[in-house]
Amino acid sequence: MSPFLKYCAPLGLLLLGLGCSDGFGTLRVSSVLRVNIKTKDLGSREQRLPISVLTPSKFDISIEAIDRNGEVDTNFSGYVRLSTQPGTIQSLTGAGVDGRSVLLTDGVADNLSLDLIATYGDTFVWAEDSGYEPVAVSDVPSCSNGIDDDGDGLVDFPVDPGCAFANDNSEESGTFAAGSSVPIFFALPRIADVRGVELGGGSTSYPNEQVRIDTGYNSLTNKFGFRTVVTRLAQDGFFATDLEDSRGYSSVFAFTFSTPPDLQPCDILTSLTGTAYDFFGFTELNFPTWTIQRWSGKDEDCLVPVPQVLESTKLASEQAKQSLVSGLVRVYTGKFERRDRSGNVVETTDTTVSIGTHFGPEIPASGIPGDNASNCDINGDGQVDFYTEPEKSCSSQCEADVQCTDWTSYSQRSTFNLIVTDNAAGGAARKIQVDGTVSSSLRPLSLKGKTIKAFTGDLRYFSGGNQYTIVAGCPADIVTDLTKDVDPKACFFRTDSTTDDPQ
Ligand SMILES: [Ca+2]
Ligand SMILES: [Ca+2]
Ligand SMILES: [Ca+2]
Ligand SMILES: [Ca+2]
Repeated sequence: MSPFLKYCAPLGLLLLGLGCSDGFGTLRVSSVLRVNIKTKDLGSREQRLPISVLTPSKFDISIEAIDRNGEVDTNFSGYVRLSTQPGTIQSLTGAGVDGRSVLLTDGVADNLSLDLIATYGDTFVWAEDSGYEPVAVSDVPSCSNGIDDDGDGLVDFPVDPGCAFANDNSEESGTFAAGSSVPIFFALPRIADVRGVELGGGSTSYPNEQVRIDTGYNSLTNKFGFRTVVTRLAQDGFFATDLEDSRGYSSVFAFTFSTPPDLQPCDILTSLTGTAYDFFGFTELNFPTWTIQRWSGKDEDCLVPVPQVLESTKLASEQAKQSLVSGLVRVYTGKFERRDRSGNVVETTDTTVSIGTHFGPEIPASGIPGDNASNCDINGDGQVDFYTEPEKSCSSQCEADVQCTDWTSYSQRSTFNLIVTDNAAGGAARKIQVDGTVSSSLRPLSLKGKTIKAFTGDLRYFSGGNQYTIVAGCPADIVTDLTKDVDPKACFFRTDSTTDDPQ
């Protein structure tokens, strides 16, 4: 095959109409497709339609092939395939429908009903004539008959590129006629939607999709309906919280490889876009882009919420913890009244935070962790074998023991456990893993058995290990001295050189 023929088809695609003769399929684009949405309410930029990953949005549609004169091309008869961008076609029903394809007869398919789910933003419904003619497998489709029906030297699905599926009854590629609907204006997802709140919040509703998040800022009116604030910077990204979503799951991590430049807690996001991705159960935005309204520097203008204090009820609840992932959390010794911005007390907790005594480099006697003995790497190969005795039962003993910090985790990652005890009579005690590596002066082992004042940070989740970890953002997040209290402005510093003012 000559190079010309090889590149003929793609070139023909670009210059619709030029067409291309035999040798690499046949292009005979003579019409475009038009998707008519007959349902009246398509939303608008000002009044967007609600989004859902569970409840479909229903539209009555028709599809027409339009010729060069703008008339219905009555010579067009064949299947066209529908798709939506973004989102998913949950169902397509009506005469001539097969899956997501529909047969146009004399250039028209009418009275179709289309159900879309997981759409968001400006959505288009596409139709394309890709030469797919679905038939029952019992009819021995051309793409499954062992014969080179169109004489291009390629036989059947998936070898012949003209075969869309095995049940395609045409080895040809269709006319490539295509076209879309006018835009349907759906709402943008809020952080909780991206976190998958509708499906329980365990994973994103938009895996590997690029999403533009509704941060509350309306660029048409230059007004905020609600606000989304940068709460923390990290070595590899930043955290943001939607301040007014009562559904929970309202914080997310944006992964930027290194600390993002010229950004600071208290900045308000006016836009936020990224590719939603679940990294071991931790939903993050990859390749994020954003715009901000910079924080004025005045305390009263900083909207970073007071961290949620974790007590035993929250620590015992998988759902409560998941809901708080990527948000600011705190464990605290004493009575703590969390107030809203109007000064109203929204939550009162009374707890004690301490470091367990079963924490140290020695191998536990009889495999049961004890004082200075929480090292379950019994054979000394550098890791704990969770599947083979005796390390298996040693590590599960440590896991169940509120006083125990797995020594191997501590020695490798500097993470350790804090015990949170409710101060009410008979109060329960739970432990939570923390990461204080940001503080070079912290000596967790020397605090063994002691009570500390507070530990604040962002709550991270990792399905592959000790699942929840509070990661301190700056040394001031860790208050070990019981006579001191938390600094409400801990970690509020900008990453540019001019105003860098750690703590
Ligand atoms: Ca064939
Ligand atoms: Ca063929
Ligand atoms: Ca085909
Ligand atoms: Ca081992």
